[in-house]
Amino acid sequence: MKPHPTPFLSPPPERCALEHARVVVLPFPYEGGISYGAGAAAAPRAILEASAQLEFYDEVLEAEPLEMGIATVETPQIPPHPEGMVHTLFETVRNLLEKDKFVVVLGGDHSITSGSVRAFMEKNEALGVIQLDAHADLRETYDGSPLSHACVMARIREITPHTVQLGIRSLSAEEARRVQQDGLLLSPLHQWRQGAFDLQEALRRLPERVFITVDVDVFDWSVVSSTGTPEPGGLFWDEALGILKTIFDAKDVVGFDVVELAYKKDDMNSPFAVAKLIYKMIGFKFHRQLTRIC
Ligand SMILES: [Mn+2]
Repeated sequence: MKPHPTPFLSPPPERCALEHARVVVLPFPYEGGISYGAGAAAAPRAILEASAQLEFYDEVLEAEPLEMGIATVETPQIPPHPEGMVHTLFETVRNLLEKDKFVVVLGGDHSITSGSVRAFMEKNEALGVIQLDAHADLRETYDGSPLSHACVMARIREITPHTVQLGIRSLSAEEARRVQQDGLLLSPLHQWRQGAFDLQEALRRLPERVFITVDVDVFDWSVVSSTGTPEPGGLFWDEALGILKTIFDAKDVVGFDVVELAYKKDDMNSPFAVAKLIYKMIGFKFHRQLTRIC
């Protein structure tokens, strides 16, 4: 696998060499069945470029998560058809997991996630998947395709029955019925804000190892405004970091992806917020192993 010309954080070469890095960032700019706004294919580049503006030092952890080594690899050749695309991502992630890397995938639209989950599932006996998203993504098909980004949690639930869905504030009657009938651990955001969803209890019901998929439309527009299918009333920055820290503290997070950022020329804030989110999440994962600086 070749190193990416614009590595995440733009670190000194020794900190992003693939052989020594514990973390590997994989840009996967696939944009298939977008249903509303376009721009997901340009998101990984925008995130990587914005990440060069981040400080290596995390003032909350009082350490540099970059200490773990964060390599960024070139995107593999992505077939245009969704089946081939999902398989390519599956094989690429599997390859990185064989090298014992902590894999972070940059989407792309949300349809990519079942490819990553399949690779993590193969590596782990049991796997939970935690989705942060405005949408339930539980439709069986959308626009005639079972591999649409609007169906990704339905596909993931065919791979593992252990899912938790957070931040949800848009779903169809069919999806709502499924949540009820199948007793899914899905937290509508209004219920979460009323304190009526017990995250700790939901996490206890998942296997120890979990994969997190963050659709950036989970955020309020003051944090991320450029996304394919925007919904008002999302999570604020500190609120989202609080939820993620709870998950990282309670579980063994084995990898994550961040999807559905839509690149827009005039919006510098959204890619920067997403780049910082990714670095925060890497910090949550490895903070116990970092050297405390001050
Ligand atoms: Mn969504």
